Amino acid sequence: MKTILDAIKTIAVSVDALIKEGDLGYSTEHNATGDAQLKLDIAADRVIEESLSALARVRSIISEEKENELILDPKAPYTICYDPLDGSSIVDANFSVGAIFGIYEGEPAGASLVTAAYILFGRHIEMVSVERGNPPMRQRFVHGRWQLMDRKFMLKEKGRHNAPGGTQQYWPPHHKAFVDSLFAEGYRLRYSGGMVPDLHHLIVKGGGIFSYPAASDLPNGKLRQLFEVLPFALIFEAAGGQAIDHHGRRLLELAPRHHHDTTPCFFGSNYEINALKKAYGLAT
Ligand code: AHM
Ligand code: MG
Repeated sequence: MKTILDAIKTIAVSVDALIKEGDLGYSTEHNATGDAQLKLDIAADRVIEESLSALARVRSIISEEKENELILDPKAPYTICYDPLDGSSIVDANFSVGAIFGIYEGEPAGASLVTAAYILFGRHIEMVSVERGNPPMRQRFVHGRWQLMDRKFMLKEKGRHNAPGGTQQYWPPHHKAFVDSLFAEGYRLRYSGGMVPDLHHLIVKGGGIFSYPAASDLPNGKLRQLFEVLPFALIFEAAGGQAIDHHGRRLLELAPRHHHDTTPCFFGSNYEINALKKAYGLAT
């Protein structure tokens, strides 16, 4: 696993250079979910594919930017699912963006996720990873000499920030009531439109909630299970928080039927997720 995480650190430096110097324009291509692809999405995907393809023990890779799985070594144990550039719609505004990796042993699903990692391209490049285990191994590195900053990042019982995703106009009334109730309790809004910086912010501040609900325009939410939701679910649970769907199920119990399946998702510290369950009429 160390070799894979080391490769992700090298990828981080290459993709950061692309973000800083690459062409931010649109290509003529669309990805499997129908999103228009930036030239940067394609370039980042290519760098990551090249780098992961050179590794031993990788059975296959599945990119958010590609329709099909790429089989590398049918006898190897790991499938790596990745979102090469999460937040493509805000990169032109010079906001922070990220990349997300889920390393699965066997058929990719919540139960087979063994390691999750994300890169944040911000003032510093950071890599946060969690290896499943008892206890899970949590690591937060900052680029420079990839100094290990924190191996204990944990959420408190309750945070102060609220990151509500999606378009309010389409939210169900119970979700709107829940979001409003947190603001009425004094929560502050922190939402950039990039899943990686928005969730990293909650981790660094030690709590709060990020929600992407089922809404009338997106009944299954927007965020993809394999590339975005499951890796962050592992990271939030390992940090002492919760990660659930709109039925109150642990996200790590989900198994997508198709590689690009999405799900409504909620990540946060215990107080906020329990409040959400109550507002949704779910068992706590
Ligand atoms: P992308 O993969 O096209 O960048 O979309 C994913 C992004 C996430 O980073 C973010 O949490 C979400 O879309 C924001 O969506 P919205 O603007 O609907 O709140
Ligand atoms: Mg994405």
